Amino acid sequence: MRALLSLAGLVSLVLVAAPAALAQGSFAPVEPASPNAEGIRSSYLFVSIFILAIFVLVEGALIAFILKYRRRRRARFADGAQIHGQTRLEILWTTLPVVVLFLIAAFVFIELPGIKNVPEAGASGELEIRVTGRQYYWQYEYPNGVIAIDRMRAPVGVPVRLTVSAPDSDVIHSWWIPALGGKIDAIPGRVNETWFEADRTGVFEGQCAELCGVGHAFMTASVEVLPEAEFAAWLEERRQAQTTGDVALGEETWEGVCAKCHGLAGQGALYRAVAGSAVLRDPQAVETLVRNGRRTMPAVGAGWTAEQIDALNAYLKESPPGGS
Ligand SMILES: [Cu+2]
Repeated sequence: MRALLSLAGLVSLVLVAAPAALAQGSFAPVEPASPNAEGIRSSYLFVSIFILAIFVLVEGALIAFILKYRRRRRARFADGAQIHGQTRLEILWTTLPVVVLFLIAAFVFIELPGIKNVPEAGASGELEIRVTGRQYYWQYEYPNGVIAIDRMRAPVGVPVRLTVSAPDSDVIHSWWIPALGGKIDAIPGRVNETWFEADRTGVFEGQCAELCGVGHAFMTASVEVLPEAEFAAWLEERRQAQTTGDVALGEETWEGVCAKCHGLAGQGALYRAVAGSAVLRDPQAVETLVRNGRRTMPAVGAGWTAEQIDALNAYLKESPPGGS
């Protein structure tokens, strides 16, 4: 009995090293690129140590007892050995879980401020971006009025504060770029805050994490982290372009807002084909349609600025979906 228990204990000790191996595999969170994502991952790995050890201990004991107390040559209906009272073991299995729970709680409470609180802005200041979740796209607004859809650009090494919400007429979405931190809900009529501070450049992918309707699977998001100067140049270029019908924003709007339901070439996808429709050639009709919706189509552009409507029309004029 004692030998079997120590065997189970030994196996669980060996497997304590497994979370480190898991970190390379698909069971662990993605490679973090921001301190808050790092905190989430450390908590995950810390808890995994106990999960694995307990799993091995319990399953090991189960198998050991099945073998040790099997019937052997005992008569079919004779009772097995009656065992009761093992004070040391009983004290152990009462105190050990308390210690484990305490350790996990302590670790998480130590990590939590680093996950939740926006860090103090350094020399380069901080950037605030408004994130709005809508069926089925993400819209971003930068402090200088620049608008972007689905792909956010952000500077590396600068704390980025995100205020996340959804319009009153929409549903709940959830912002989540795993490498840059945890999920945060985009709730109509409520502003939630989260943040990231990317430690390297690159593109980090994410996905709306709250089932929000038939197009939910298409509601992807990405953050492109750029060197600070490159980001500043992009922001300035977009700001200037936006005043004269920004084709780049128009293209993002077409792809992010319209094409998810109507197809990239307007060939139809979740909903009807619009390629060749007269509406697309009539800026006024486009504005009326996106601002108010029609029948089953929601008002996807309610609340858009005139600049964003102009951008969409500029793009539709330059590259009519499905040709003209
Ligand atoms: Cu969504």
